[in-house]
Amino acid sequence: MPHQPLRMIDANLNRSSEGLRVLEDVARFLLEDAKLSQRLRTLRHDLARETKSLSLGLLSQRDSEHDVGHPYRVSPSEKKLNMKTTSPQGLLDLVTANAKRVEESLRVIEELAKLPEISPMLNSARFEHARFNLYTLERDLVSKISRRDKIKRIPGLYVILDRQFLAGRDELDIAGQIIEGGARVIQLRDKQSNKGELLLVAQKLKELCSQAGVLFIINDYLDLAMAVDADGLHIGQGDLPLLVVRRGLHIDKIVGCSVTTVSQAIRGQNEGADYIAVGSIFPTTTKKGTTVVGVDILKELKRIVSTPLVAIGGINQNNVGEVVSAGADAVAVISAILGEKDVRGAVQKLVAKMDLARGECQNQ
Ligand code: TZP
Ligand code: MG
Repeated sequence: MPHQPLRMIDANLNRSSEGLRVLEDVARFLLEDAKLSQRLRTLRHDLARETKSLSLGLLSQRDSEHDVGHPYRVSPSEKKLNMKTTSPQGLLDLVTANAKRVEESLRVIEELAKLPEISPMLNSARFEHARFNLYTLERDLVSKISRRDKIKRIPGLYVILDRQFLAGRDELDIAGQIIEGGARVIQLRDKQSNKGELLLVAQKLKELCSQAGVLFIINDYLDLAMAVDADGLHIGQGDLPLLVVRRGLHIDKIVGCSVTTVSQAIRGQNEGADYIAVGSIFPTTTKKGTTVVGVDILKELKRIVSTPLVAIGGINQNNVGEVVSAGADAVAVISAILGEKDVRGAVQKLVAKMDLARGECQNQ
């Protein structure tokens, strides 16, 4: 007769290490996130170390053939029902299901380790600690996956709806033209209006962008981004730090960060920026006191950072090709679009030039 608690521990250790391996491989191969996959690997190794001395004893109690829950003892109709309720619909489901599996099995081991005959061999608190560690990892994985879906939508034209530049023109009308022209991202920027006024504008823009599948980003203001449930927030070097805004935003929101140097870009990436905006690439009169960094920084950053690169500052129809060829994934503009009478036409032309330059890069 096998020792039932040891048999349960054996089954739950297998369950937890297999689930952890799924999560680790998702982090490593699908998300390509070295930090997350390292954290998961460390947890898996810690658990293996914790139970190493027990491994022979556990194997001796293994009796898979007589397990009443063994797959070949489950009836076909029951299997079908299980498939319907448990088959993952996508990466989020897969991660959640496996995280739950590991959390549950750690809880079982934690409880069994409190039994008088098991407690000398296993430390219950270690499994409790691992379970809490996994709760955080699950949140970080879900956050990464949901942000990744937004990050994929960044490459292309990123138009900054600067209300001071609009000088009273209707934001919704202009945003509609920007969307129709084919921009991928709209950012609301306003350095002067009060937040009450801005809130009403932001709410309408958010709705318009959501319907069109265009990302809607708020510049500077964390509270406004939270209030309108924007897709993300854009911050500069003088704004609230990335780690602070991340804590305020929902886990599926993206944060972009403006930089003028390589070291700022590396810091931004290390702190978890979802994209890096670099500039001013060329001289511009739209923003006072900018540093002109030139296109070559894009080539350098392309080799160093893995987040999408958004080039900004003085970019127009004449130089956009050069910027894309240098490595920009997206191009952020104000005057090249808002300064034109035919906003829709200007967006279409700029998008076409970006596509052309991208096509030429791929052919090289
Ligand atoms: N940040 C760096 S340059 C710049 C900002 C907001 C202004 C971009 O405007 P324009 O008209 O596209 O040069
Ligand atoms: Mg700012």
